[in-house]
Amino acid sequence: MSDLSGLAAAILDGSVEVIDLTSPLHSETPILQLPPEMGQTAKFSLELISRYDEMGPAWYWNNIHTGEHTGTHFDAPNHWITGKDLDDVSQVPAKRLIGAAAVIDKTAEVAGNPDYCLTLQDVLDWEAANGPLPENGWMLFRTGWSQYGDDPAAFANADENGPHTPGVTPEAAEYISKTKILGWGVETVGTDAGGAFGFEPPFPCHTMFMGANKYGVTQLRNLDKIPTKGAVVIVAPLPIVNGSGSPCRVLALVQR
Ligand code: 23J
Ligand code: MN
Repeated sequence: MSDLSGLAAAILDGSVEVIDLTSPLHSETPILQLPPEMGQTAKFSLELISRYDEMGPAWYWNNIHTGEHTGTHFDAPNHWITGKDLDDVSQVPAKRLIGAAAVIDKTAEVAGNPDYCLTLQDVLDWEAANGPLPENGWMLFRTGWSQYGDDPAAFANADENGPHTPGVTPEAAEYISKTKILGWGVETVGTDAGGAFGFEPPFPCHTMFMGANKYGVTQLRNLDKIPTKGAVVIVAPLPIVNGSGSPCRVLALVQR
């Protein structure tokens, strides 16, 4: 039996579990809010075309309205000025959407401090325990933040100084950007910390990962259901020509 027919059989018998890491996409799905003078991404919405009615007697369908960066979504390299000449979302090679997953868990730290940012030492400690970050793999940042995913106010956690959500220090982002990972996946609304506009450089994950031809994936759920190492993750953005990103489905395969 080939590896692939073995995989299909394992999915069928449950010895390989398929875990959906995607947040449901609807009109109340939390979205990023930038300062009001800047352009804003749209909420997701459905526009009814017909529902077994006079506009279409036997069929139900909708038009969708959404931002590219709404809900669980993919950041292509051209999303940021540092990657402006690199791939748009339709140009990302399919091979670079699937890879081994490595999970770095800072749930406890984030529970005590919502502004917690992954440090360079955290990454070095993870590698000392687990080996190098995976080549052609997804690095996933488990923070527990998805517990707030159905409550936009709690998810943004904003006060007069802006949002308070976890992220990555510039030093750690620079180190990760020089590894061979595909990209960085998070539970929050964006790959950078809520306070990252004030970092030096601002938005270090976007700045360094996009510039290094790496990807971002956001608003993941169920990271507590996948192991530190050993899962395979599939990220499936739409091939929007000239697009900077896309809502996406993210699936993990886990050996049981
Ligand atoms: C535009 C500006 C700042 C940020 C973002 C987008 C995102 O987080 C995103 O969805 O890529 S921080
Ligand atoms: Mn984005």
